[in-house]
Amino acid sequence: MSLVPTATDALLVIDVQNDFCPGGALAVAEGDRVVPLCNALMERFATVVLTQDWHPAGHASFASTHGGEPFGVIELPYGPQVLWPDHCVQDTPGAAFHRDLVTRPAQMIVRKGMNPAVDSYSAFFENDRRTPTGLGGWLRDKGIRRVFLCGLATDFCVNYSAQDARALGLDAVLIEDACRAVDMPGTLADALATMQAAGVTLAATGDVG
Ligand code: VGL
Ligand code: ZN
Repeated sequence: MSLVPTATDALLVIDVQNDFCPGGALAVAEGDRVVPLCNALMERFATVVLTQDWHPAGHASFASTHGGEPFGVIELPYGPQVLWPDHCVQDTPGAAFHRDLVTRPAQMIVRKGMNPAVDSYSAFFENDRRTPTGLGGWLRDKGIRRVFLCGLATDFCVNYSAQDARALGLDAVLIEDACRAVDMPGTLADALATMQAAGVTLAATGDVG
């Protein structure tokens, strides 16, 4: 399969926000290293989408909301939910894109995780795996057949987005070196195995274009 972007390809840049970068509330190791790669990739695609984790204060995914410990897991009506430190609260500096991320090439910014009761890792569906963000329809209307994914975090929001893309019948290419993982015990290895089982292609920035 050629990895040269065409008119039916889109790049999804997932959650390159301050809170997921070093110094942020839910810092991913080396999260900021993806910024130059994401910037370079965006120039190669005619269709670019950014996602932005955008939670109300007191969100159901926050440990503080439940008096629990971050990185524990609880059962919510839609299934198990990892509890996170408060992060990406709407209109706070932590929720802003990394200052060096070039946002100009993006036609679409998808904000997600706004329902106080439901988390949303994926760019396509909330964590109930049912409620659409609208991105699937938007891409379909534009004739997009394949998505490339980069950003944060490999094992959560990138992983769920890639899986949902496949479930919607899109081809999906994970640009592995342009992602970084939270990497709780086993989560990165599990995510890579699950994505590969779902037919996601693993690639590197140098393979694209
Ligand atoms: C993410 C945990 C909580 C992500 C977002 O962007 O991967 N992870 N919210
Ligand atoms: Zn979040």
